[in-house]
Amino acid sequence: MATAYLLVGSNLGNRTQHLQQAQQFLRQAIGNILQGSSVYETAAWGVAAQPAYLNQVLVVETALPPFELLEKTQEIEKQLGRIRSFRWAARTIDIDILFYDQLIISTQELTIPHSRILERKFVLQPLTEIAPDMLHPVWQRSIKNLLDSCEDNSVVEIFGKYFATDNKI
Ligand code: A4P
Ligand code: MG
Repeated sequence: MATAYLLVGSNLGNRTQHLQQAQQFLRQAIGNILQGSSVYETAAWGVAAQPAYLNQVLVVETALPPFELLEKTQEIEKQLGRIRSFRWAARTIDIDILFYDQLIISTQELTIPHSRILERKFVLQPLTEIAPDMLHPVWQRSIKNLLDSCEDNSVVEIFGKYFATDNKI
């Protein structure tokens, strides 16, 4: 079994419902959800004039190898009605693989750890809530340390703490 850290995000339609549905699909297709951060409301990063996102980090226990995990997360995005238009376009749901154990993969189709973690407070803030001392396998620095030196100063605020996970009902 591997432990994967996923970032889910939505900035279109009923955002909370999309996050909840994503959790259900992830449980069915990928494995138990061991832990979840609070849900954060975050200013859209990378493109101006887009609605704010809800983002949450989920820790999932999975028997799937990394490329199959990617395939499944992309299927879930499709099932939840994601239409790919342009890069960083608003979306009903986005699921990014942040970490997969301490694995390092660098291909065009899949890069783990996710290549933009260091520049994004909307990733580092929820990650710090649940895994402050975890080491980034490439940089060998803790998540908390990466957040402290992150220069992103966009708005990232707690939105709600209502997500039950498999171990914490
Ligand atoms: N891919 C490579 N590595 C990974 C990985 N670790 N996890 C490839 C997931 N996918 C990975 O992604 C493009 C391709 O990346 C995939 O086909 C996969 O093979 P995509 O989801 O089709 O396109 P995208 O999401 O529009 O582009 P990209 O570059 O992945 O963007 P990000 O990094 O996902 O960022 N602002 C806030 N506040 N919150 C957000 O959640 N998200 C984005 C999207 C932009 N701004 C945001 C947020
Ligand atoms: Mg993506």
